[in-house]
Amino acid sequence: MSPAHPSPDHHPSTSADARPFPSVGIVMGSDSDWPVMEAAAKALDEFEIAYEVDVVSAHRMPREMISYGEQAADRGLKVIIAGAGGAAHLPGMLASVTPLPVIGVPVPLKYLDGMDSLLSIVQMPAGVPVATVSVAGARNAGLLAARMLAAHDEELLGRMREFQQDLNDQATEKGKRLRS
Ligand code: RP5
Repeated sequence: MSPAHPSPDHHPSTSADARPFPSVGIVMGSDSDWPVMEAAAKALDEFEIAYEVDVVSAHRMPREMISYGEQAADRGLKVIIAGAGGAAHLPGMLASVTPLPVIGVPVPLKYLDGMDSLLSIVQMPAGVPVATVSVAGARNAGLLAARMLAAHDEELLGRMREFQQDLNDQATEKGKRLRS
């Protein structure tokens, strides 16, 4: 089960001394983003992909945020999922200092329905890509990270194909029910 609040170095259920090293870093600007970001962790859990979770605020802890981005690849991470709301600069700033793929999750806040978060994340300058998912689209962020890892992992690729087949079966079944 995922933690109620983000905690560093969370991994799928493995014993402490047999923990796989995290492939994915899930970071967010505040622990208030966790109710949205948790869906990314759950998606990774479904694929048994190890991840870490942390708060790395671009505005409140800029030095730590830059260090996180600069060290991520050397620490063995393969993908970063970064969520933030409002003036959501975290994904873009991380993308500017890491060579890893960064997936941005616009977190909706009380005002503007997440449009501010979306536009802050999606409109990156050429040369510094962030793969932006929909507002509150953290589940898709987790699934996209799984696909990125699956491109170099036959076993994971097979599980992704099964997942897609399940989606297909469920949609087909819904159509059948409507037609009958
Ligand atoms: C952003 O400010 C965070 O990503 C969060 O979405 C928002 C509000 O943060 P809190 O004031 O709830 O900590 O940087």
